[in-house]
Amino acid sequence: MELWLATGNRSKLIEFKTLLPSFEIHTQSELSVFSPPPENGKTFEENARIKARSLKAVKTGVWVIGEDSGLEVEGLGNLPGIHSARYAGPKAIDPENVAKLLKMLGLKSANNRKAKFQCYMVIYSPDGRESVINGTVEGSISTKPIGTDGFGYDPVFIPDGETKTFAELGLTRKNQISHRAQAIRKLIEIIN
Ligand code: ITT
Repeated sequence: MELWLATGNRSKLIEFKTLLPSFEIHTQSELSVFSPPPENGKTFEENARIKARSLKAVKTGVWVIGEDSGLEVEGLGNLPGIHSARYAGPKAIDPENVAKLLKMLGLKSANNRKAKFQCYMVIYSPDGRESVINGTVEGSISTKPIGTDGFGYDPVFIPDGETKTFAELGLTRKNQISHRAQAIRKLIEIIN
């Protein structure tokens, strides 16, 4: 079955493809006419809907999914949250975002390092019906980046019940417990 994913993030795409091996997954990057919309929602759900609707406008009669995700850190008032991709600035790359996170946490909440990853998906069925799902994984922020797998904040996120970061644990373990893996399991139920 054909699934269209409203993302330009290649690491997210790899996770979707690994977790949905029997689906034919496409993204907006294949459409020459497509330009990504501004993500100006106030919540993960609003941003996921903005992404899904913009792709649905040019791709009809197929499953379309918008996904918005991020890291909420308790001691930082749930920042970076919806700003996760651009926490250190509009063109920030992953290591810059991670460095800012560690710096802010050191300044504001060195002892409370609790955090959670959130993933929201807005899904449109081929006949245009909307569903909203989410997945969450709780954990804590390490004192320095460790590990080479994954993307974003994976080198500093230790899921509860583990002693290693997502970047050390690797994709197979991450895909059993992550926020995105949990949401994708709900997505499969909806499609079925
Ligand atoms: P698209 O909007 O094109 O999907 P994006 O990377 O901008 O790509 P988001 O707006 O949803 O995606 O921002 C998600 C950010 O949250 C991402 O760039 C990471 O910094 C962080 N993040 C989300 N899921 C993550 C994960 O599984 N591991 C590490 N960091 C993650």
